[in-house]
Amino acid sequence: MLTPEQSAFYEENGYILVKGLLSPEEADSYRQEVHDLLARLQKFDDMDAAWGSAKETSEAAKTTQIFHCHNVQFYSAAFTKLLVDDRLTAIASDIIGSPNVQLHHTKMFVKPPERGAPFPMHQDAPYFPHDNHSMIAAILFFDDAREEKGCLRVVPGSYKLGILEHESKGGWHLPFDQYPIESAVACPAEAGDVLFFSYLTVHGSGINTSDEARTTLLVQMRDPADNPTIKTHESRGQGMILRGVDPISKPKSMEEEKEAVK
Ligand SMILES: O=C(O)CCC(=O)C(=O)O
Repeated sequence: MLTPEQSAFYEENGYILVKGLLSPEEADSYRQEVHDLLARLQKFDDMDAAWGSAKETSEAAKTTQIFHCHNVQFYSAAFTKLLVDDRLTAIASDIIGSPNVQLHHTKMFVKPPERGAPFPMHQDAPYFPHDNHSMIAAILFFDDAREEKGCLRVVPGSYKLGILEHESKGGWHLPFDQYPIESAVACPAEAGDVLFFSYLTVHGSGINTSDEARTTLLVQMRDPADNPTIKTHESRGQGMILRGVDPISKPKSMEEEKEAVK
């Protein structure tokens, strides 16, 4: 649960950094899981997921990369356990304002040393809009993310603006001149910290120029009673209940079950 001060901070700003949600030992072990998974997957693909628009943000960004995998719970049981960890879901439930928490998707990111790609400022909402805007992200930091490692940056209070108009080329992002990455508030984090924020909060991150990788897992969660406004961004594992129950679910036929795994 959040303390009353943390809840008030979230209410005002649309984000909260929770310190030490995982112990340094746990963070280190998840860091290893991420890097082991990346090594297994890189045998098949280069795993680079830098946005086309990220490369346009500066001259230095042109040669940057970020390694990524969606829905890591399909690759390692360690991540499956983490998704239902009470420490994570209790805070998610508190922020969402529902006893029930449903998974939308997960993404691991490794921003490699010296040339880890930035994320242009954006809201997540244009990617997967929902009727009641209950969707939140939790970014779990498995190693320290100082400013020079390309830590998260946010625009406090921006979640109160509703869905902003984004440019769609190279990933949904806000105009670079109106929302330069460097002008947003830096949220440096330590291994084991978790940053929770609304999918309406404007956020992004800078280049990792340090000599260490930045390793994170992003978990996107919603109230199961909040419906997608449009059918988009569906993926394996979406709909899994992480806490409580799905109060509106109906039985699925075998055909529908098969459709769901495609
Ligand atoms: O990991 C980061 O630096 C930001 C990730 C992000 O904003 C996203 O995936 O939408």
